Amino acid sequence: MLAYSAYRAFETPRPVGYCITISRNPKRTRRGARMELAITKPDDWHLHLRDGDLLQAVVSHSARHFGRAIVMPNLKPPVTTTARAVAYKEAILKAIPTGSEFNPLMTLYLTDETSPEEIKIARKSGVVYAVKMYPAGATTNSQDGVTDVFGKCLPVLEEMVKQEMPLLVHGEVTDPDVDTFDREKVFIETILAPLVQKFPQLKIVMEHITTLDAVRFIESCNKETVAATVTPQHLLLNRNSLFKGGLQPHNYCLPVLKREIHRQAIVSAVTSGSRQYFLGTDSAPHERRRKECSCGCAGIYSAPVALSLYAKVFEQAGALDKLEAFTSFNGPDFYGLPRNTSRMVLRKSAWEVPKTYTYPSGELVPMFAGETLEWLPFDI
Ligand code: OTD
Ligand code: ZN
Ligand code: ZN
Repeated sequence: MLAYSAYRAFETPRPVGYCITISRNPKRTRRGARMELAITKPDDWHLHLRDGDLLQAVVSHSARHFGRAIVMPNLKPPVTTTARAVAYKEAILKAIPTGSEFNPLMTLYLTDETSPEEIKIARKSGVVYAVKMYPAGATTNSQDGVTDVFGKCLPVLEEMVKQEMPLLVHGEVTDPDVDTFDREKVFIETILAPLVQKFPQLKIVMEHITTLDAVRFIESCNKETVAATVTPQHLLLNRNSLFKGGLQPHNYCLPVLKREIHRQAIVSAVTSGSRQYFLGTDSAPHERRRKECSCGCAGIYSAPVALSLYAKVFEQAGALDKLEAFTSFNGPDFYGLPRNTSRMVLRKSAWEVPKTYTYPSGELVPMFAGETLEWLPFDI
């Protein structure tokens, strides 16, 4: 019931203002006319759907506007086996609204103990599309992650090359002596660059990049084998957003927001049209009380607003013509999957983001809660 009401809340956003004429080509739209962009249905290549009533509360927000999503495995306990991934997929399919064709693409959580055999099983299942590496302790529920990739995971990585199974990485070191804001850069230098060198054929996605260093690294790599996802928050916010008028827990995520120069570098990279970048919201909902407390969880709930926000970024950069490749082509092309065939529309029409979404265990505060956004997505 409540999942349905959360769904409705986004389905019928409150319009603000109005427009008149419709044009598919933003460049040709006359002043005062309404712009509409028809694009191939996007996919979300990095998504946290959770389980239980939180899954019920959030899944419709993704299912409505995305054809597929790479579903992160950091549950409690983590999704470490294909059997668990299959069960989790079934739970997701049960939770999506009737009639939705949303297809969750499952991932395995890499540990020091993952066996090469498990990779073979995963590939055969047709359910698992990638393996996620969390350095142990890097983010939410990552305590079972990898402690020493070069010492413990080489046979698994070799099998992944054979099975053409992509590796998705949370690219931060966890050494408490390394400054939080430098953890991505140090990860690239000490782990990712050597990993790419050792396994040049392994497909690697550096998830949720946040720095100029990451952009430079991605662009130095082979386009066929190394790519990156980018979140709306790292494109729109810099670290000042964490402290604007007081501590802002709903802007806290990992990797943490960085300086403005890094944000600008990521915007330039993504809007350049390079096929190495694709949409990955990293939407990571936590119940409000777990964000607004003395030791708040990391994670931004962006699923209901993500498409509007990506459109805003591309519009601001004068690159709306490059939006569709980022949202709908580069991801499936990299993963070797077909592009979606259905389409959707983004209409330039102001709408208000709900302040909260209520569900049985509490409330979720979405990114840009209560603010007005300009691009309204809907199905055609
Ligand atoms: N970052 N929160 C979470 C995951 C991500 O690193 C991530 O992928 C989460 O809550 O699962 C976050 O801040
Ligand atoms: Zn991560
Ligand atoms: Zn994530």
